[in-house]
Amino acid sequence: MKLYYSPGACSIATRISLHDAGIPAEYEQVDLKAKVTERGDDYLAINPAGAVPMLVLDDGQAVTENVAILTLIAERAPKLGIDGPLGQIRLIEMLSYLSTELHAAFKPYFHATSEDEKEKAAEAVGVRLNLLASKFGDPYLLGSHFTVVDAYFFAMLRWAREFGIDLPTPFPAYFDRLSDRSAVRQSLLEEGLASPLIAA
Ligand SMILES: N[C@@H](CCC(=O)N[C@@H](CS)C(=O)NCC(=O)O)C(=O)O
Repeated sequence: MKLYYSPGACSIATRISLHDAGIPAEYEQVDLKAKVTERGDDYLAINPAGAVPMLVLDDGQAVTENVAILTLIAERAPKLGIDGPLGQIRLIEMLSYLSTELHAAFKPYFHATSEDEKEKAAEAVGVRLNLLASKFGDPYLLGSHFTVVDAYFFAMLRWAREFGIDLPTPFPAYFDRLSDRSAVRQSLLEEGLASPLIAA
């Protein structure tokens, strides 16, 4: 497998999940502004959407979209998914919420042209974090064990910290717990990111 990623981007959720699952992979960095990979390849020729993550499977098939990639990893490493009749549905339900609601609410932070837009984004992120706090499974987002959902949420909690957005209870302690996980530490190190525990 090969993951196209950018340091600190949402693609870190895939890296964390692959490490947690013990699935070996190659990693190639993408310059998202220039749309060029670290090998000098035109990323738009590889992925016309120009976004990370993109996961290329061992048979050469490429999978894009966080929801699809993380579902695939949970399918291959069931410990990162949810059991039971509605298990996969619950996983996709939360991945979709994170993608279409929370991740989307952060976009102005990356593209905003005015402080007003950023303030509105902070409010939108806050509303969604509060909703997630009210549904928190304890000790992980969906309940008793770490899933790909936590890996995706970690990427966004990290952004919230970076952008100075307050995390509602129980997320500060949950974030510290996730940060201490070996797959998370390894992923941060590999992407050249400072420990969030030190940065916090
Ligand atoms: N719909 C995609 C969006 C992924 C996405 O927004 N990736 C960001 C990094 S977190 C990106 O690559 N942005 C650069 C761009 O879209 O040009 C998904 O959910 O996987």
